[in-house]
Amino acid sequence: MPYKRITLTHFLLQEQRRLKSSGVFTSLVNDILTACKMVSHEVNRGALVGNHGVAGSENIQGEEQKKLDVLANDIFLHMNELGGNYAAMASEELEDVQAVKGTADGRYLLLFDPLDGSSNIDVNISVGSIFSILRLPDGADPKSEGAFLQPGVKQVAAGYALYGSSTMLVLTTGNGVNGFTLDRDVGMFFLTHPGMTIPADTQEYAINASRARHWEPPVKRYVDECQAGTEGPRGKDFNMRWVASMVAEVHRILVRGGVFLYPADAENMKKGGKLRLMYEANPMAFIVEQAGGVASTGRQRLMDVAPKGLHQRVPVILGSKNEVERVIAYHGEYDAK
Ligand code: P6P
Repeated sequence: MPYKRITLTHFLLQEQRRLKSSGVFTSLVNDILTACKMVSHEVNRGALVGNHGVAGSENIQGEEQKKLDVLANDIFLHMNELGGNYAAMASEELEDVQAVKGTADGRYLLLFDPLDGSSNIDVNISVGSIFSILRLPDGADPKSEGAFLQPGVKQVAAGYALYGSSTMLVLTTGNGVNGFTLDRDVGMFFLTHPGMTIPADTQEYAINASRARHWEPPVKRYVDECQAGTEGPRGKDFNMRWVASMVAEVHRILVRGGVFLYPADAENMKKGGKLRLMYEANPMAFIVEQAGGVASTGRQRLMDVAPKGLHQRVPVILGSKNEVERVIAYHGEYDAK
């Protein structure tokens, strides 16, 4: 019965009553989900309205911005400014923290990557938005970067929107992971993937194999063994995927298992890796752990990393518990030599 479906907003209200929580999540998430619907609309209109191509500017990371990077960032800032639920926001696209003027409830901080995987836009491959919600520490200045520099374990909620064959929003508030699909005709997200969990074992890994020459030995050992298949020490064949869109990779892992690796390597080690801790790795790590998976740097639980900077990069190995623990073990054996 299609009309027995549960909207995201109703789901949050039910969760709040079940958990006797403060009722804050509905309002915190409400503006984010509106922003994601608006970004989905712009992504899907694509070249029809000139949304493809570059914006002619660079972001703090020194990366060339796509038009949709800028548009998605503006949408997230505007919708969450209007809602007044956050004391301040931080974005992959902006160097500094954005204090929210006249905020109604200044107890929370929002971090986001407004459009992750944007190199895929012009070739029509899935992209996504990633968000993370922290509490404003007592007495902290919301305009300060320091207020945001909290380890991932301090997140109160995290999620992503995936602009794929359908637009989905996947969310955790610390009580499991649930997936919602956008019904464009109704304009609402409906619960379609309750209680998402990651299988502990997998035969699918995701890594940018063009970087093999830079990998540390434990990563190379893991990938070589996967590629050796039934003739190798693993005694089974593996499949490989690489979408170059972290949201798409994580979603695939949530649905059918897998392991995603973007390790620090000889080429990016000086920057700490490729992916950003605060608004890519930490929210995805929260989701993965809440779904029964493991999220590590290879040497440390990702959500325990003490941030030193808003745009800090970090090695990321996450997904099916038994596979990630194997990669961690290989790092330990290598370091112990
Ligand atoms: P590469 C996208 O730019 C991103 O931040 C992640 O979404 C993705 O997993 C990774 O970088 C892709 O990196 O080096 O393969 O282009």
